[in-house]
Amino acid sequence: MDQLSDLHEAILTGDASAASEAAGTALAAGVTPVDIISKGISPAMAEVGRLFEEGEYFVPELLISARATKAVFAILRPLLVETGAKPAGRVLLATVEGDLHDIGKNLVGAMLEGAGFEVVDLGVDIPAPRFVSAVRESRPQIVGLSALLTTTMPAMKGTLEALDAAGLRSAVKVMVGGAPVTQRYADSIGADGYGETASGAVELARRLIATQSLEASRG
Ligand code: B1M
Repeated sequence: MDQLSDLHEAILTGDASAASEAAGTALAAGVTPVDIISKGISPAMAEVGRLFEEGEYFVPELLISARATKAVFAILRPLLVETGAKPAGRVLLATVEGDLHDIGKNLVGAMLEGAGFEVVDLGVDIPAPRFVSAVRESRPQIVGLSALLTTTMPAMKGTLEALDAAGLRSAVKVMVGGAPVTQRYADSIGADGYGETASGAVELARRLIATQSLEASRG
C-alpha cells in the first residue's frame, strides 16, 4: 500500500514525528486504523527485528523505532475504540513476568480493539498473582499472555497454574503468543490457543469466545 511506505520508512528510522505525520496522511487518504497496524506498523517492526538479528541495528535503534510505533498508537487508539458497538468480548492482556518486550503485545491489543474487543492491558513484567487479581477485578473472557524470551516462557505456565490454584482457570480462555512460543508449547502448558501473529490472535479470540458461549449454553 503506497500510503504506508512513508510510515514504514519513519518507523525504520525511528522518527516519531514523521511516523505520526505519515499515519495522519494515510488516515486522511482513507486507510483504516487496522490496515495501518497490520500493513504498516507490523511489517515495519518485523523488518526492525530482522535488521537487529543481522547486526545492522542495535538496541538504541530498536528503542527509537519502538517509540515511533507508540506515537502512532497514540493517534490510532481513540479511533479504534470509538465505534460504540457492544464489545466482542473482554481480553486481559499482558507480557509475563521478567519480560519487558511490548511491541508485539501492543500490536495484538490494537488489532483486538480494532476488531471490537475491549482490551484491559496490564503492561509488561506482570507476575502471576497480578493476573489472578486482575481476572477477579475485570472478569475477562480471555487472558492473553505474551513472551519474547525463552527464559520467560515458563512464566506462562506459572500464570496458568496460578489461575488454576485460584479456581479461575475454567472461567477464562487463555491464549499465548510471542516469537519463541509455538503451538506445541501452548499445548504442553494447557493453554486454550496460540496466536502466531496479531491478526491470528484476533481470529483465535473470536474462536475462543464462540467456544466459551457454546460451553456456557451446554451448562
Ligand atoms: Co529483545 N530480545 N531483549 N529487546 N528483542 C529478542 C526477543 C531476541 C530474540 C533478540 C536476539 O538476541 N536475537 C532475544 C531473545 C533470545 C531468547 O530468548 N532466546 C532478546 C534479548 C536477549 C533481550 C535482552 C535480554 C537483551 C539484553 O538486555 N541483553 C533484553 C531483555 C529485557 C527483558 O525483557 N527483561 C531485551 C531488550 C529489548 C529491548 C528493550 C531493547 C527491545 C524491546 C522494546 C519493547 O518491546 N518496548 C527489544 C527488541 C525490540 C527485540 C527484538 C529485536 C524485536 C522484538 C519485536 O518487537 N518484534 C527481538 C528480536 C526479534 O524478534 N527479531 C528481541 C516485532 C514484534 C511485532 O514481533 O513481538 O514477535 P513479536 O510479536 C508478534 C508475534 O509474536 C505475535 O504478534 C506480534 C505481531 O505479529 N504475538 C502474539 C506477540 N505476542 C502475542 C500474544 C498473543 C498472540 C500473538 O496472544 C496473547
